Amino acid sequence: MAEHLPRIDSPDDLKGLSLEELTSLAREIREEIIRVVSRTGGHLASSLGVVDLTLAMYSVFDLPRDKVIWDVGHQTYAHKILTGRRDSFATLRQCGGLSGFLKCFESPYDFFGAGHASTSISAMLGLAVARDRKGESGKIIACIGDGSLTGGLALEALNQGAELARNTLVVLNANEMAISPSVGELSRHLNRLITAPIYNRLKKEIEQTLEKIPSIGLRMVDASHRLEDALKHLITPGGIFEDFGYRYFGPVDGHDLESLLRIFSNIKSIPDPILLHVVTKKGKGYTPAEENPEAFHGPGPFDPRTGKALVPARFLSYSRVFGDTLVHLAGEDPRILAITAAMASGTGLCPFARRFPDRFFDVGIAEGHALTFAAGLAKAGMKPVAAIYSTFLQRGFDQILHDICLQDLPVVMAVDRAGLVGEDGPTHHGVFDTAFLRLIPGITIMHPKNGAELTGMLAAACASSGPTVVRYPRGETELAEVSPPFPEIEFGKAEVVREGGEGMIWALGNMVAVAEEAAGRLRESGRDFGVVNARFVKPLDRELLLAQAREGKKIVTLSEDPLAGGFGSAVGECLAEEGMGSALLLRIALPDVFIPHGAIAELREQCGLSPEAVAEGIVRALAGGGGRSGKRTG
Ligand SMILES: Cc1ncc(C[n+]2csc(CCOP(=O)(O)OP(=O)(O)O)c2C)c(N)n1
Repeated sequence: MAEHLPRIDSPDDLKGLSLEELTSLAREIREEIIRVVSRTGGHLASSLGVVDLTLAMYSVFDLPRDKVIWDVGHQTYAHKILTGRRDSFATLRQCGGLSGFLKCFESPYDFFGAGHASTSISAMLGLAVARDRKGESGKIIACIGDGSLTGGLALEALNQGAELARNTLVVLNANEMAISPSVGELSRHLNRLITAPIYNRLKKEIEQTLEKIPSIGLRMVDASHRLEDALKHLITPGGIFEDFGYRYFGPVDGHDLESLLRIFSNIKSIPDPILLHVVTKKGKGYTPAEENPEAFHGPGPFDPRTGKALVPARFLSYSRVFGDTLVHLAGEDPRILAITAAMASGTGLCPFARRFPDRFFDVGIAEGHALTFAAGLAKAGMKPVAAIYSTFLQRGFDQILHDICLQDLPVVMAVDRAGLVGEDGPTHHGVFDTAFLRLIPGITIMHPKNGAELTGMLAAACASSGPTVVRYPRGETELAEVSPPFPEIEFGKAEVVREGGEGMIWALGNMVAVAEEAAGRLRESGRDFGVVNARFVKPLDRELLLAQAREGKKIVTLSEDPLAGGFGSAVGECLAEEGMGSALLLRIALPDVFIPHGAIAELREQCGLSPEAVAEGIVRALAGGGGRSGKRTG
């Protein structure tokens, strides 16, 4: 039974708690996180890792005057519990419940929304400059993981220098992990800072120097800065944070509440830009997560006693089908190389990495770099396959346009998690890529209706001489294993799944199954609609589309992407160009709003993309109710 937690409604309630009370509170918070996440699924290991850090920061600083900006936002469950959302925490990630990330509309303590990595230092600088211009006070704190620090955006923000960063604090939460172990030179640099023996010997002395700072007056502070600077350069030559203009403190044990409280209290009154290096353990306090932080980065529901998944997978996921197919294809073609931006397990590339370690590249959280790196490889005759979630591909638009497509390079972009992703919500839904990619000249965009078709599309993409996107959704396929031969996919050709005399539903990818069910329902009520598996967003199968339209068939498009600019727009543009406009066409897709979080089935229902809603939408449109669908939601 929680003793302290029921009394914490805001960070103010932490003030004055003893070390023992805070220690018990940390345990109670961890228990609550494990209890809830074992039911809802969510970002467990990262959130458990920062419980002590969050408690110490929120005890010392004065929120909301002081502002903490969490990077990514996936580690903020303790933050949510401590900032007035304790009672609603059990609704985490469910429709209408708390978001699993930071959402400025959810709480005034979610100072800056997040879901994508590496934004916190830029936002911190912006908020700090605005604070100063408005003559306000308060420290602006960015809390960023070592994984997110590998993102270019974070480095661009550091590179701006610390002149703008008055009264700011960057808390670097180093746990040697992104989702997989952190990669790259920065990560090695951090390890050197932690392990350098000469540093450890002098660390105590530095801490003692720091402890004196608040009480010794400005003159002495200056002197101690000089002393400390001298020490730092002595013991961490080239410590890059100092070179960027931030005073580097640490490393400090991120689970030692007493040290954390002391250091934050000391830092609180120092107006200089500071970077505090905190070392934590991902999954801290829950043995299965500590032992396997990668599996517990974002688990589904699990048995809290054993850590075992409650819903074991029956079939291969799309990601796994992609990864296993690529292993087969790479066995045949030595030019095939695989690239991930810190998402090896999520994108199904671990088998590839094990089989072809020297043909596998994890570039860190660096989607833009991944794509231009791929362009370089392709320019020199390789066949790079960059696997990136749709939502994170948004970071790479110019690289796709300028570096890949403008040079017509044969890069394969495997766009995972395309469509609604469910509980991760609006920061993660992969719904925008069709709209922002299809305007690029020369690009090919495919979307399979199932796992088998994915294998064929990937083989076709790897054989293509131009830039090719294969997008596929989150979730399970119909396949239990991947084995060649893979089905032939003819470029630019759609598949008629079922004929219909009255009209045809042109469905994209996972919407083909929905279209088939909707067509079945329509048939029961005497309406004869067929189904086309569009396969290609670009090039569209204009020939088939125009032939059906000329026969006078109604054309319905069905896709889990935006009405504004998505697949339905492509079909509409084609019909309009041929003078066969709106009278024929009904577009069913996502409305022009950010779709919230929740189970995919519920979200589809809300957006008018369930089979029932699709059938109803078509009947309504036939009765004269307009040429587009997609309910407002939010
Ligand atoms: C731009 C972007 N790319 C990829 C991701 C997926 N992602 C979520 S958390 C994470 C790892 C973050 O590592 P770190 O910052 O060290 O935090 P930790 O989970 O280790 O606490 C990644 C790659 C993302 N959120 N944003």
